[in-house]
Amino acid sequence: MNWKSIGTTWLVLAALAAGTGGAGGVAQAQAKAVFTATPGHWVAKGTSAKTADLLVIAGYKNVNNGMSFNGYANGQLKVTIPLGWKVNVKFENPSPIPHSVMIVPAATKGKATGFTPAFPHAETPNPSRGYSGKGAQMFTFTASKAGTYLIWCGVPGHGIAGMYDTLVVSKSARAPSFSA
Ligand SMILES: [Cu+2]
Repeated sequence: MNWKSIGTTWLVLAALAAGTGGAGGVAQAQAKAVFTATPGHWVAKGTSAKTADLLVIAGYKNVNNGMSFNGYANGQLKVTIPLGWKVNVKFENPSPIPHSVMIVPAATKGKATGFTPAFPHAETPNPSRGYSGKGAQMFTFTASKAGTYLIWCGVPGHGIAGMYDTLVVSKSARAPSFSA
């Protein structure tokens, strides 16, 4: 190993330790290590500045026959994120029916298929197919434009059946919050 490669390794380790890593993979690893949102406390300040942790659980307490997130359907749960904050989303689906999460424009309401995320990377992998079972899926996006959006299941037919919550990106909010 020459000095140059030692230096590079040190920079990567320093970025991991300081929480300043720019790569999505680094951010996701950190969010898994210390995730501040918990069931019933769905969104919270993250461990880095201007970062929110948002937990989304499909079919929680089987509300709306499982077509729900965090125990709410039809947009009744409202999550507020300050404009410009980074959001780490952790998605769990312990039910046997595949589900997914996308952050989509409010105009998506009423559509059965053809969903596009409102922000880059604001979706779980392969959202039209979804996943079920153990573990969690994570993604991170930046709430870069104020407005009202939906936390939407991308499996065709689920959103239109009520499987969505509301997400507001707010210019005036100073901290993440939720209400129902
Ligand atoms: Cu679903």
